[in-house]
Amino acid sequence: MNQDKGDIKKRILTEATRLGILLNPEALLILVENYDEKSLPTILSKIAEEAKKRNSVVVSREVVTSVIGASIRAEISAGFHTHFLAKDVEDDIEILKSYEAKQVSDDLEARRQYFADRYSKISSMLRSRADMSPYYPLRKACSLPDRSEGKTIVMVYEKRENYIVVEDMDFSTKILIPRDCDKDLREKIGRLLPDSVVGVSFYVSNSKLFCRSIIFPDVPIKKFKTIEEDISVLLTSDIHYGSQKFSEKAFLRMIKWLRDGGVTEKEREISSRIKYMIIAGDLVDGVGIYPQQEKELQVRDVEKQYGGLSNLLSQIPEHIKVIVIPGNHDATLRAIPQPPIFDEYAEKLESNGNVISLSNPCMVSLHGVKFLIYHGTSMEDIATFAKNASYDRPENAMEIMLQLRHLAPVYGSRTPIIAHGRDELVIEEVPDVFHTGHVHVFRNGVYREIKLINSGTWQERTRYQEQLGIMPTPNIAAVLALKNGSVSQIRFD
Ligand code: D5M
Ligand code: FE
Ligand code: ZN
Repeated sequence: MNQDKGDIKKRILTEATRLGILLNPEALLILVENYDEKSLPTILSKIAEEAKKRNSVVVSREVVTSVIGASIRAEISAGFHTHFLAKDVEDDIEILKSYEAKQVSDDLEARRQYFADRYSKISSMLRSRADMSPYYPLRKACSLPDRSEGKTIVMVYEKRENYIVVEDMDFSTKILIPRDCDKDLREKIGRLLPDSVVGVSFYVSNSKLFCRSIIFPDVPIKKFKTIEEDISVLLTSDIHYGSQKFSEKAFLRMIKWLRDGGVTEKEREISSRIKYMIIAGDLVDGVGIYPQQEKELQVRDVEKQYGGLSNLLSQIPEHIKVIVIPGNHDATLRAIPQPPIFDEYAEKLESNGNVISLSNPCMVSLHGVKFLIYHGTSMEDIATFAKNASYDRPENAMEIMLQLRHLAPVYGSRTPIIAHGRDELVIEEVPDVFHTGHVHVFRNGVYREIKLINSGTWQERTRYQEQLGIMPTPNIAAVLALKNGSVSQIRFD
């Protein structure tokens, strides 16, 4: 620490000498205490200007504080914004969907119902489309005479180079992919996932079904919903509290930023408009989540992990409502939909008064803007089965989920799914914002006016991730302005 401060002092003094100013000890101390690498050159050149105006080469404490202004004074005293703009706007949170734990058994009939529910929900989305006619159930389609054409709705069983094996609730068959098929069809087949439900436009030749095109259930095109109030939402995930690689310093910098907004006027304004924060899972690192994890843990007790995180979150200004959902490292059931973090741990977080704990996934409306919040475990399966999805391009996987209207289509691979009764993972209601995490890579994009945000992580690269070849982008938060839908990335390292 002393070493660090020594270095910072040297850096400030070198820069000051370059500008021809002398800092008195008190002035130097303030600059050291409020050091920020990025803003230092601007601040010092303003100080030099001010000193020149005052006809003095020696810079006093007064000059420094007058330049850095209200933010430093506030920081020296309480470290708080003098006025939070977001406080002037009333809360407006509506929980549209959050799942509780359900009784499950290994009952085959319940599993059949699950896939029937998936098929029925997605096929009714498809049936409502004008381009789905003339429609034939699969059995009927297979009995049509040569040169007939039509549409059918199938669940993909298997995808091969030259054909797909498909089924509906009554029948199963192969649909051949013509050798001369166009780019659009190739591309769509690349995106198809096992167990997804899609429409197929087919023709019959030699008593066989051939695929002309694939029709994704997809999301309709609509405008992004903006609101009157000038408030923002900070989106983040994958804190991994308790891991040796958790970057506490960067996370604290973010919390400090929420409290005082940093040095520039613009930053202070952005920070003071934040009214909500969403954390999309992997709040703590957990215990026993992957092989030999204990070697990489700083805190080896789950209760202490949630306790420690709760202490950090308690420093977030009270008017900011924090919505949390679990990820695969959190203390709740593993299969999705995951019910909220177990009460005994969630209570620690909720003792802060401004924390709301929900399920993974869940759907929340903030001032009428709908957020679909999902940790994103299934992105691993999507990266395996879809051509254009990979761990470092999560926004492509998110786009595929929206096109297939399902958060975790692939069953029986890496993502544990509760395949019992109703399928809660079908994207029935179209969101305005789709927020995920899990792959530890910050990316944002837009699909049909839906904001896609994968919010990165606060964990540096672990040895396990090195082995897997995963390159995380830690310490970045996304801020979404609800007034105009703009998304900014804010770095805290
Ligand atoms: O996931 C962090 C990253 O590590 C994310 O990109 C997924 C990847 N990951 C996690 N577990 C596995 C396994 N078993 N195989 C391949 N890739 C994996 P997190 O949930 O934070 O551990
Ligand atoms: Fe994670
Ligand atoms: Zn995860």
